[in-house]
Amino acid sequence: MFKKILVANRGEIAIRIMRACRELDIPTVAVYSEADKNALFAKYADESYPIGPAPSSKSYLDINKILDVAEESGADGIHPGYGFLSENPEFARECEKRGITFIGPSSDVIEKMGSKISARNIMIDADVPVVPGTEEPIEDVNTAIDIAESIGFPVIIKASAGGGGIGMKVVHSREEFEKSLNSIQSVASSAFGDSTVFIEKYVEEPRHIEIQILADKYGNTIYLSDRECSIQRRHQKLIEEAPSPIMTPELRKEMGEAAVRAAKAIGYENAGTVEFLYSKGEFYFLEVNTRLQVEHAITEMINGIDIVKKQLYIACGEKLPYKQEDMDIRGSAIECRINAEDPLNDFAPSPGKIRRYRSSGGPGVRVDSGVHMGYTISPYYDSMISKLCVWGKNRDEAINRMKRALFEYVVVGVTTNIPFHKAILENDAFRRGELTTHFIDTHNILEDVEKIVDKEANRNMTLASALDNQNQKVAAVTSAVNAYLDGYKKQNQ
Ligand code: MV4
Repeated sequence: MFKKILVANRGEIAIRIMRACRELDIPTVAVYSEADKNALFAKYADESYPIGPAPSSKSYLDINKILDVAEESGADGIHPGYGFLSENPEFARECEKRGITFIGPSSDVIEKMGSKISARNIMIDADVPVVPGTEEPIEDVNTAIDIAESIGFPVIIKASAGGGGIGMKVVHSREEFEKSLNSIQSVASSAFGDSTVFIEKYVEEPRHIEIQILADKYGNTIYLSDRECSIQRRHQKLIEEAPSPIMTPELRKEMGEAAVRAAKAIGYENAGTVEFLYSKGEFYFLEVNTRLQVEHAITEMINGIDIVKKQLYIACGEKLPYKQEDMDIRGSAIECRINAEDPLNDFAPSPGKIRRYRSSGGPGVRVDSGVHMGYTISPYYDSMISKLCVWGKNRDEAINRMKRALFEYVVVGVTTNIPFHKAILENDAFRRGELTTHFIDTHNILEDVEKIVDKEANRNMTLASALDNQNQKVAAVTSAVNAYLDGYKKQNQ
């Protein structure tokens, strides 16, 4: 096992990783920017080192600084978390060069999956279904238009170096094609330094379903289960659930086996996710995420597996202790990403100080967070306050439990998207499991959010005034909850 692990990340995921290390008795090293010198994760670690100013480019993305700290502290493993350097092949390669274990797949695999054309072609060879489209980069407009005609409009033009929704455009007709092509090429060239693009048939109103896999160094590759991440806005996932409401044992086996073929075809090692689009009974490969994902926790809850610990065991050369038939899923789990953002103002970030805070608890609730009362959410990084996850014996219980957990959550000082989550959880189509990536627009969710915010205005005033009128520090967290509940009861009498 590792002697010491450096966590090249911040916030909730840094703590999540260090929790696994603590349970395994592995000392941890945090690196933090100037904006994070008081952050919880930097205190949670056994050792912490400053790595530069607040902007990520000068701290969390500085490969050399991070590797210097790893060497100085004697860390023999680096966990990159998600975002930042987690899918940067150069970082993985530099770790390899310096003899420090990058906890994730090899730099070659990360690089191969970074090119969407190469990923697509590998999947075609591995008999993993892909959306009909081109196998070669687009060279000239006229050939491309012919191809688009033969695929049939609408098509989607995607940047090969893109991913996660950046650098793609839907084209509905021959007339629009050339303009869209030029625009994607120039976006791709400035954003990724690579203007290569390809075309696919555009799948309308699909569901986003992904498969969590684990692969060891000896060719043992298994799928854990699926997650559905259709509730998203501008490629920011907001609610995820495991399993998908449409999943059947047969479909899970089919998609799971396709994901394992995908992983084997690229020599994948460690934990990873294979993303699919699903529409009308068919599924299509989209991307491989070569990192630990934000939403891994809901899979942990239904599979009863600590994915981060498995990542550590795999990275130091242990064999997977299970076979596919050992995977056994229980119940249903949902994650709501609680963000400091205003859903009624185009989801604008709402950084600032959390004046009063009490997160939900009780049966079946898991809150992964890097904040606390008095914490200031920095404008430099993403505005996630926590991942609120619940488990239930079935989807209905999980939904009811999430509604209860959202009811309990108290955050004062910053605007949050909690009313947004309440609106979704109250929605009949959501309850029926009828999800698509267009859910928020299709069901006018923002109108419901507005109603909830109005209805809760009173309650929140009661809460805020109960806190303000008491002298200074007195307003204990518990009284916040009491004020909250009293206000709620009065209003509903
Ligand atoms: C698509 C698509 C429809 N048809 N490809 C978005 C993220 C990137 N990984 C690929 N994405 C999409 N690719 C074809 N051929 C629709 C999307 C898409 C989407 C996918 C998953 C989750 C949310 C999404 C929101 C908008 C578009």
